[in-house]
Amino acid sequence: MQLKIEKMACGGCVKTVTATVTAVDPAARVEADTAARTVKIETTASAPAIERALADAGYPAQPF
Ligand SMILES: [Cu+2]
Repeated sequence: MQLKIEKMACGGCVKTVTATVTAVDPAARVEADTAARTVKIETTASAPAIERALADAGYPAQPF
């Protein structure tokens, strides 16, 4: 899935986003682009589960 995360501005944000996603699915792969503020996630978890976890972590995400 690909998500737009407006609040993901730096490497620290990427770490938090990655940790949040891997807390939901430890096998998930996360590829972040801070310039575009987008993230590509390979996971078997559902999109709503990932989006809910990210929103709880302070990084609301929109599919695009
Ligand atoms: Cu940051």
